[in-house]
Amino acid sequence: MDRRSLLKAGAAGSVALAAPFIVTRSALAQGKYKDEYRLSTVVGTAFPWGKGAEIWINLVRERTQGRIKIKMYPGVSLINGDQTREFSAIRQGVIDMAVGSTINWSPQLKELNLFSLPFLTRNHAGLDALTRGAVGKQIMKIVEKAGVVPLAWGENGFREVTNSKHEIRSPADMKGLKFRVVGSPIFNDTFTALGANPTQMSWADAQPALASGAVEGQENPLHVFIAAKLQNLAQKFVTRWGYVADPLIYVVNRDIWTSWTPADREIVRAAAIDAGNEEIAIARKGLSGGDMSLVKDVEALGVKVTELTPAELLAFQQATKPIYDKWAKVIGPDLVKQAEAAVAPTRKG
Ligand code: X2X
Repeated sequence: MDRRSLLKAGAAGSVALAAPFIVTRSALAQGKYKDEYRLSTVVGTAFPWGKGAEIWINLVRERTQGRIKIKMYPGVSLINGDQTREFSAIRQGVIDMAVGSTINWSPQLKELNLFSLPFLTRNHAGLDALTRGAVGKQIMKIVEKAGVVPLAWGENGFREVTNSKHEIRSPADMKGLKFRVVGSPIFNDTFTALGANPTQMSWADAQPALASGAVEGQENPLHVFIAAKLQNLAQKFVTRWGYVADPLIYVVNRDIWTSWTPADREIVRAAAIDAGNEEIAIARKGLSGGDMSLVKDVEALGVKVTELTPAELLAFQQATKPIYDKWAKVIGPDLVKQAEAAVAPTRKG
């Protein structure tokens, strides 16, 4: 073949390659529904997060009279457990729908690191001031601009630090301890600033690593501690520092969204909002409104739960301030300022 015919063959090849894409598109024309949609989460229905996804799935099935059927894939199994690839997979259509953590999507959407700024807010009122206010709306716009349709907020919870070795009351107590951290580099920075030895790994890999002692600690909300039975993975010490909130977002792939009738879109949106509100209440159960029974539940497992004095807390805040400042620039100083102003009235003492 000479060069010209090679080029022609190449062009024909690319048309052939494009064809399946066109078929997929037309299959997604408005009103053409899939038999079943695939919804991704990291954890299953033993956790508030997975329950929140299940509530959404059931509401959508009931309210659409079964027109939209959804199957849940916990363990981010559609992408082999690699939770930091979840957002790209939703965008590409490997995943149709998700209830996802802002942490796992922040490698693609740098603004989502906002919620991982250490000690931005330590209470539910502060988190609500963010997600329910102008900051939340802006974050939703950013998700939408990135090509995914965001519908509602949920919540994994405030993340507490745990370990197998000893009580943590100061950054000095973290020195040299090996921690599993989640997928955004801000967590590496934060734990390094505290003198610890962080390793980034997926939730699936974290559990065997804790069991074998390859890592000695981790950070996750107390509901995750209980559902995942972290006391059986050598986690005997919990410090309730509440250093970052971990909101969830209910989303749909854009092509799937446009394939639904406007009426069905509104059903799915309203169901996400209802499910998200119900999920947030579940995530806060035993951790709010004068009912702190979840802390007692963790203690009942033989785990020492430490509360910090304001002075002790301040030491963690000061040690991580350079990381806060560094990441505020990455996230966008205007958005961070807006967030600080939103949480300011909710700061206690
Ligand atoms: O991996 C984690 O620690 C988890 C389950 O909390 C998230 O997906 C952010």
